Amino acid sequence: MITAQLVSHPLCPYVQRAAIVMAEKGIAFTRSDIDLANKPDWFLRLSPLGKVPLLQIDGQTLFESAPIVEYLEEIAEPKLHPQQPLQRAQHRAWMEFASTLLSDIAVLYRATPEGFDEAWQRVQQRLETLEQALGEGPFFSGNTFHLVDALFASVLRYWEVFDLLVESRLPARLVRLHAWRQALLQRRSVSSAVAPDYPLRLRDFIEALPGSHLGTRLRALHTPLSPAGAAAPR
Ligand SMILES: N[C@@H](CCC(=O)N[C@@H](CS)C(=O)NCC(=O)O)C(=O)O
Repeated sequence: MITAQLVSHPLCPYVQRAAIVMAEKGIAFTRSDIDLANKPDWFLRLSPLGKVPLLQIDGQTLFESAPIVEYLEEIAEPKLHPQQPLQRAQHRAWMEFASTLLSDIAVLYRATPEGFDEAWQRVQQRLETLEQALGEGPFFSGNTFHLVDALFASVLRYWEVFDLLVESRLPARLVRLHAWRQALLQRRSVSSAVAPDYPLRLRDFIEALPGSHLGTRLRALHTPLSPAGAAAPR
């Protein structure tokens, strides 16, 4: 029986990749969150890039989410990559697209009012491209949940907060993307990859970003944060 330890942060989309894949494969794991603003020495010793996730397994430490999920894919059933090599390569290419979109999303939520439109255009273009790549659903390649679905689940989860604002809403015309997002978020492995307070935490995180247009707009939607930084109930 494999047991793994995931070194994590509650909001990190790359951590979610590993958590989703382990849940899909029935790999038992424990999870420990670290404060990325104040990284512990033991973490810095183990993480060459100073980033989460780390996966501690079999007395070894792995870093970087892509090799981590590929490793999990090799050691445990059910297989989440397509069997056919060409389709597998195509899925890997879209997994790379998911990482690029995550970087664009980070630019978006940090964008100042002056930079927001350009950042949103970029994200929208990526979403349009993704819409064109989707088939009939419910998942990326039909009825089977693949590794590529696990990676986009943590991308599309951002709209739990972005959808609160008209300027960052998932465009209604992207109907396949909407249906895919629903199917992903309903999946048990996906819902269990974050704590129930994930949307609140994400919202608090964005609201606290200095100069962020989305942060300012989100703050204007509700009562201010408590002095301790905890979100007021809403
Ligand atoms: N390429 C990395 C990205 C991981 C990443 O950016 N993690 C963020 C949190 S979501 C992090 O640890 N940031 C801390 C830092 O950069 O100092 C992966 O796929 O694992």
